[in-house]
Amino acid sequence: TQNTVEKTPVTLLGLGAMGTALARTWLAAGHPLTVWNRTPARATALAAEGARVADSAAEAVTANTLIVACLLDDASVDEVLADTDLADRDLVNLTTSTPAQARARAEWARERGARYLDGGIMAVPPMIGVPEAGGYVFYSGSRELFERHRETLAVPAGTTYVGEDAGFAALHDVALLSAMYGMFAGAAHAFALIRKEDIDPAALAPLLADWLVAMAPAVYRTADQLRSGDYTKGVVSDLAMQVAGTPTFLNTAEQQGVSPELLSPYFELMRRRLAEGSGEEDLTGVIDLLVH
Ligand code: FVH
Repeated sequence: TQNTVEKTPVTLLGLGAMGTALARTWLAAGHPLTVWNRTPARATALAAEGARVADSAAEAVTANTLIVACLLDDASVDEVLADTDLADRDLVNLTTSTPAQARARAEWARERGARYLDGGIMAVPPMIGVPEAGGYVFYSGSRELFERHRETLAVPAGTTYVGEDAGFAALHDVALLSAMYGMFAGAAHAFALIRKEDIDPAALAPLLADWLVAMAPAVYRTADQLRSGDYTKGVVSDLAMQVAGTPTFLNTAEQQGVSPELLSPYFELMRRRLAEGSGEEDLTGVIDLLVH
């Protein structure tokens, strides 16, 4: 149809769980789609849905200007693109990588005559193509490339451009996911505390979720303190008070037969900061202890 002709054609390399989810949204939105996957069987269903299946990565890269890679890791990107001609191609790499890998990949692409945009996906496959799920992708690298393909890239998930430095998307991705693991660690400790009691985990879950949501805006105060350099600014519960409370948490863990190993490292940093004479500060000073 005419609508299909107007949409930017996309080549997608990698049809894992995420690649397949991405592919379906572009097909549903009418983008001509060429796909390639190392294991060809993973392309069968998409072919039936309208995707063109290339016989090789090289052929897939030849098919269109916009090339999206969604592979396992940086090493697999290396392997897949090794024998392709990227001259005058727009390479958008949605493969999770470190900032250093993303920067090296941008340079690698530039040497091969390609424009480069790196992406960090803040979504799991079921969130792709479901705007109300709130998933989005961090992009960094060529702003011009981002603007050129903004509409196409917005089909699977929201887009958030974070700068010309190709490593910034990966850095934002890892920063947010690291915070998520901290939250999971805290929740794991909380569930462990009630594990042997007559408390339904399903009853704790909403209390836990609501509490974490209520506490989350504290990150704005942290950011404000980091920017101003004044770690006492707007402090609600100072470090001295919080360190004084740590034995309660450790003793409760012991009484409940729960290892403190998820909690102790953070408490240790709080104590170190207090020992430096920062009792009137917020918890923000812990950040400086982490940065070498
Ligand atoms: N799935 C998720 O929840 C997360 C959400 C956040 C973003 N990640 C990242 O997305 C990248 C792809 O993840 P995925 O979920 O699609 O991963 P898999 O289902 O395991 O598929 C991996 C694809 O990579 C291909 N592949 C792996 N190694 C090679 C290689 N050496 N040469 C060629 N292709 C390779 C694999 O091919 P095959 O096994 O089917 O032949 C899949 O297409 C990833 O960076 C996540 O961190 C997902």
